[in-house]
Order: sequence, then C-alpha cells, then structure tokens
Amino acid sequence: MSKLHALLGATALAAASFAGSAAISQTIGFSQIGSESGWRAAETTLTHQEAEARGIELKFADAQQKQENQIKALRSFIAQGVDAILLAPVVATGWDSVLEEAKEAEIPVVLLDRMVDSSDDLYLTAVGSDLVHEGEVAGEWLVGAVGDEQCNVVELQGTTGSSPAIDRKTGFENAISGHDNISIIRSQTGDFTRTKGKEVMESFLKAEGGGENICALYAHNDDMAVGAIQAIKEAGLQPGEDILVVSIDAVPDIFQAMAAGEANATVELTPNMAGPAFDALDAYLKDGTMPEKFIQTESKLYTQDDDPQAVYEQKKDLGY
Ligand code: GZL
Repeated sequence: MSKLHALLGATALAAASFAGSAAISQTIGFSQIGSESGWRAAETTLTHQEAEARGIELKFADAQQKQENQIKALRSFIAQGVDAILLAPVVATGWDSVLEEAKEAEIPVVLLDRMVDSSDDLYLTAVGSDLVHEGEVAGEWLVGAVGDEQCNVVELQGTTGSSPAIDRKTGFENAISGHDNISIIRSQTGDFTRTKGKEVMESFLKAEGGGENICALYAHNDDMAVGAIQAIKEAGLQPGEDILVVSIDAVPDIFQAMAAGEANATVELTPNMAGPAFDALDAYLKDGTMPEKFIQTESKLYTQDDDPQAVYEQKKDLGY
C-alpha cells in the first residue's frame, strides 16, 4: 500500500472513531421508587447530575413507592421509544411482563440498587451493593461490640418484599448465627422511613416493658434508625449506650447522631449508581458491548471511631 493510501486510511479511521466517540444524545427513562429516605433523595439528585453532565435527556418518574406506578412509567417510556430505561424496583417480584415488553421493544433496562426475581435476560445489567454482605457487616459489628454479653436485638426491616429487606435480614442473621447470646426478639417493617421507624420502635419499647431488656437496634436503613433514636430518647433511654444502634446507608444524619453518641455504626451504600449504569449503557448503545450482569458497589463500615462529624461535613451537601 502506498504511503498516501496508508495516510488516507488512518485519517478516515481516526475521523470515523471521533464521530463514533462524539456523545450521541440519549433519552433515558428513570423509574424511581419515591423519596422515602435521605439515601433515595441523594440517588435521585446524583442521577440527574450524572445525566446532565453526559448530555442525556432524563425522563424522570417518581412512583411514590407503588409498583403499579413504576409499571405504568415503564410502559410510557416504551411507548415513547426511549433509548434505555433505569429501574429502581420497589419490590423484587411482578416485573416479568413489563420487562418482556421492554425486551420486545429492544429497549435495554438497567436495574439500580435493588434486584428483581425475573430472569436476568430481561435486563441488561444491575448496579448495586451486595445487600447480604451489608447485613453481615452490620451483624459482625454487633458481635464484636457485645462479646459474650446477652444481647436482645430489635430489627426494623425495610420495605416488605424488597430485595434489601430480604437480603439485609439474611446477612445479619448469618453474622449472629453461632452466637447464642445474641438473638432478634422483635422484627417488623418500618418501610425505610423515619416516621415508621419511630412508630415501630415505640411499639417495640412498649411491648418490651419500656425497653430495659433491649440491647441493640438493627435498622435496614439509617432513616428508620434516626426515627427510632427519637423514640428511644422519648422513652427515657440513651440511644448508642442503653440501646446500641447499627444501620445501613451512611447518610449525613446518622453521622450527626454518631457524633452525639446516639448511634454506633453504619454500612455505606453509594447513592451514585447512575454513573456505572450510564457507562454500561453508553458502551452497549454505541457498539453492543455487553456489561457484566451485576456491577457491584462497595460497602464500607463506619463507626464512632471514624470522626463522624468530619464525615457529616463531607456528606452534608451531596444531595441527601
Ligand atoms: C438499598 C436501597 C434502600 C436504601 C434505603 O439498596 O434500595 O432503599 O437502603 C432506600 O434508604 O429506601
């Protein structure tokens, strides 16, 4: 091949790859569960920010924690012919038919932060933490904190039927199994909200004669823990001391509680699941690159030893 042809070929190749790498504007539908917790609010904020930074048109639908609203939103996105769909599924079951419809329409679906029981050929990938591991990290902290002391635990579960409620319960029980001195004496859903967390903790305290025999609270998210801390204080007990408090999410307010000695440990869940989701969609939409079926985010334990006030300052303006 002559030098000129080689030069022309290389130039054409470079031009083609430049055109290919120029951001193609995408329209992506996002079916969000609601705004039940500080963590959920941060996930929504960061998803909008990520979309804006990438020139993605984001069609946002808040389901007010109702699955039927999410299914309606997905059908609307499909009818509009969006390029892709983000779904944070409120519960794990009941998604097969609408995911089949998205597949029929050749619209890739990416799951955010919660899983579905549907077959994994009905979604492109899922971005989330290892929810069982989060429960194990919380349980292992409590095992270390109480040693051989008798410890009656009350548990505030997340939304009934959601993958975090199922898996965080499993993980915590894995961690405390084999430690006969630690047992869960009451367990009920607080639906991931502060209000319900407070209400259910009040009922636990009442049912347990004021709570003197309760050693620890395990809450599936920080918002329920913050609500429960209020109930513990109103019952005349000292949260973080009379009743240890361990939860999950690592939202700013739990660090304020830790700094005040009213909470003991939390397991971090990143609210920026959209970044990895958009990266996977970009590669797939551009040249059909198939991502891993599960893109795992980290789970880090924070305790009172981790300068909670400083962590609060770092997190407080991140959209929670
Ligand atoms: C877990 C996520 C949970 C958060 C809660 O991945 O789905 O939902 O832990 C939120 O704060 O309500």
